[in-house]
Amino acid sequence: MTGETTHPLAATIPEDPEGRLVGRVIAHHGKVVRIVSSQGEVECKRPHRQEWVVGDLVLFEKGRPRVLLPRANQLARKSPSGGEDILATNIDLMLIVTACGDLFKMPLIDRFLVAAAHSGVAPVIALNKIDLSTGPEDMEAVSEYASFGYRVINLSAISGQGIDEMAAALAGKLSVMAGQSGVGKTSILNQLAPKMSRKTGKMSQATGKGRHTTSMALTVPLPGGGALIDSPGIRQFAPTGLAPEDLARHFPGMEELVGGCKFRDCMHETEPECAVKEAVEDGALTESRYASYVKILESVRDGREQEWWRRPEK
Ligand SMILES: Nc1nc2c(ncn2[C@@H]2O[C@H](COP(=O)(O)OP(=O)(O)OP(=O)(O)O)[C@@H](O)[C@H]2O)c(=O)[nH]1
Ligand SMILES: [Mg+2]
Ligand SMILES: [Zn+2]
Repeated sequence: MTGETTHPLAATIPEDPEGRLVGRVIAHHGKVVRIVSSQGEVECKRPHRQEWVVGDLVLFEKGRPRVLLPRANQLARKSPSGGEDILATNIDLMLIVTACGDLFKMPLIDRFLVAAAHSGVAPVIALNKIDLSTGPEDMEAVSEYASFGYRVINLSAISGQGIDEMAAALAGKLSVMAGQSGVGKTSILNQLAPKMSRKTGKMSQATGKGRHTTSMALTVPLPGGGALIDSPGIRQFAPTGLAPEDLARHFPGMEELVGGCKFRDCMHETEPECAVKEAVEDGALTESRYASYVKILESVRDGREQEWWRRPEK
């Protein structure tokens, strides 16, 4: 079963060493999953007691998708019952979308970066709405992330500026978008894949905030190869299983410092000879970045990670 690649998403599916047909789950709804392979798209029921979610790779047997292949990574959040909901798997890249103006919040970017690092997904930061920028502040703030080694792309989904750079960054990859309502995720998607045009929100004039326009998960194939997942679950997901002591090495700008602390289990709060606190004192790490770390630490300790996204303080 080699068949010609007809579906754009089929190109993101790794080949099976034994030449068997492999499919990718592109949508799931209850027990029904939609799977793409080089043979086209099929809809089928997932096996009893197996969770097949967007991004999963499944092996076909006797013409039908049957065996779930091991996952390279997974994005999961706590379920209301205390377990976890797997939102997407085998993700190459997390596009963290923020925007100039009131919607620009560094603590939110930090939380997404921590979530990406903890999940083993490479992040890219997109600063959208640069056409609305009234001064250098947002761009300077976001360039701080570039100085920590993160890739940052400035763009405007309205003027189209930076869209080519974004398209190149996403080409051939399976990516997810994260970012609060109104930052322009769907608008970016529409620029990248114009034929799939989706609904964007009308800004509320009073607040300049969006209104959660996108309500269904969708895997959109990109013209340059690869696909982008726009899902309400992922755009504000808090990771499961993040231990407080692992936070610092996932925290932007702190990864490099933590090795310099006197105590190996230093939490960088009140411990003596803490390299992080020293960096704050001599200005190498800003007070606001450190405050952002402390806030995340508090919520991880209390198991209130879900609240990360409900407190988007500036
Ligand atoms: N000026 C300007 N407005 C933009 C830009 N990108 C998006 N917008 C506007 O911002 C509003 C929200 O955009 P959406 O694309 O719906 O935002 P979203 O992130 O998908 O929002 P949710 O689906 O609610 O999560 C719309 O009115 C867009 O027209 C941009 O680059 N510049
Ligand atoms: Mg949207
Ligand atoms: Zn320390």
